[in-house]
Amino acid sequence: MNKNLLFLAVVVGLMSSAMSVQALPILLDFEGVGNTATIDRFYGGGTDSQGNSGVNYGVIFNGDTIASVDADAGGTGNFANEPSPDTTMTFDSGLAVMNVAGGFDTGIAFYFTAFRDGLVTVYDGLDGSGDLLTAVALTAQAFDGCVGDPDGAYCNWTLRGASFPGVARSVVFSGESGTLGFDNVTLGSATPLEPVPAPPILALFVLALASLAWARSRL
Ligand SMILES: [Ca+2]
Ligand SMILES: [Ca+2]
Repeated sequence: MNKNLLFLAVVVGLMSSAMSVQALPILLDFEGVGNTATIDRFYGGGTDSQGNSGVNYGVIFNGDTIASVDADAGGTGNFANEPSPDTTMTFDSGLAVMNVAGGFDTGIAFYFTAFRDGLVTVYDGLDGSGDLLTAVALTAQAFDGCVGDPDGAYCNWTLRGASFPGVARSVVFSGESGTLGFDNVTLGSATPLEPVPAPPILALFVLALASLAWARSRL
């Protein structure tokens, strides 16, 4: 292959990878969304209502879907033990709608905390239209005396996952306003993707292992 053809092949390869749909599954941990911000296009190539932006997964939330940062981390959230500190998702009307125009298949998984019962439904059309693909009922469970980091009434988080046929394009989170929280929403799998540990935590882990090795060598 001559140099021009090789160059062309590399350019086409780069373009196709940049244009390809984000590989599934994906994880929405809501870290980086502003406290009380509406999430909007934070994961959709734009920003939340406070100007923050995340990875563009083509996921857009409606205006009633807000982020909440743990009060222990400087926000206003009344929760503890959240699956990925310190930010979670909630809504301040009767429901939150998440649109994924590019679609996702296989399944969905998420953690929730709830003072009142709720419901998560997945549809093959946008904005909760089209066919219902799956429904996950959520049982109230928050205030039972559990403790956390160091404060927060919403301290129980439960993992739920569901498989479904076809291609989903919207998810509706519903229940009484302000009584439900969500975190680590995985799209494209009924089992959750776990967040990659942050480098400082990895460094601490390596340091701990090194310390252990040193201590063992001293015995
Ligand atoms: Ca807390
Ligand atoms: Ca989180």
